Amino acid sequence: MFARALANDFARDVRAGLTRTGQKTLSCQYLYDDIGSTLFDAITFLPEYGLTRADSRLIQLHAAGIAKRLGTNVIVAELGSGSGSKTRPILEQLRRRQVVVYYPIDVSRSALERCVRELNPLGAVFPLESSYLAGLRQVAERRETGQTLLVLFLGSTIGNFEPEAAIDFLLAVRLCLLPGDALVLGTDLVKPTEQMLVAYDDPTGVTAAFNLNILGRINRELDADFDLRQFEHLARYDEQAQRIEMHLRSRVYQIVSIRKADVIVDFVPNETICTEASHKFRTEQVTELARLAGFRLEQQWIDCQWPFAENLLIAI
Ligand code: AVI
Repeated sequence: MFARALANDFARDVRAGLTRTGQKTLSCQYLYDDIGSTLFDAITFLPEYGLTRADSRLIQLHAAGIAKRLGTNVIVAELGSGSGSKTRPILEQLRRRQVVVYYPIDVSRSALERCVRELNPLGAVFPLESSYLAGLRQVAERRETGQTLLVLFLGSTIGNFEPEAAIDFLLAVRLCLLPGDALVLGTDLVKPTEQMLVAYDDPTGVTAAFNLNILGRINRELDADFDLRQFEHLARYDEQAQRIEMHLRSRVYQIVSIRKADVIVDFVPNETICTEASHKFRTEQVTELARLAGFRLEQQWIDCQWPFAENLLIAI
């Protein structure tokens, strides 16, 4: 039933995105089927994509400082935990002073299973296979008086939201919290354009494969006939919007039929589908984002190798 509803959402969103006037789009959430998630994991190892390593370094370096600020009765929830590998240093620090309770929230069951296997020895791990906000609401319902809730939203996933949606999302997170609760928010920073472009268009072609796979997924799940070789991966930087965009560019005039979405779409040569926007931040923009969402920025740590900020926000 659940899977069926999801498949219908997928068909509906694909049809809407590919038939809208102007720029054709596909929502970046659909990049992550099993193949897409595996390719994204590979991206995080690329020398050109320093984001994930910067995030991990900062957590490793400042886990003790984060834990110290929050007292001795902390429960942890992580939005989009994946296998929870970045989170380990925080749980290790908390374990020195209290019993660890950790709620990883993710839509991927296999990632959550890995997370439980790897982090269970550190404390009680309660996986929630859910969307971010639905999972966080469950955590908020289960919390006990006197506990401080620490929410982790790492990896600069906030950058994949449109700016207004990012504020709305953080406001919704804030509504699940009490004053004094904390949010650790990872934000990738603006850096030289060449460095950003190659991070999203690596010479090995892993990001290209990650991007093209969304068409493969539509073929597999929605009975479509995209010829993947007739599209090419493209990354461009929009300076005004401070974002890297990923596109798939049609090499030729072509017609594609997507049977389970009940639609036929045509592409002219060089027409693109926008599949992802990855917004980059300036440090002061994070302060403002925090304020608009009902938080104060308590501390901001910046990586010394890859411009990336880890931000400790306190709910006010
Ligand atoms: C998950 N997200 C933060 C990644 C990003 O950098 O925007 C997704 C990604 N797309 C291409 N490479 C990585």
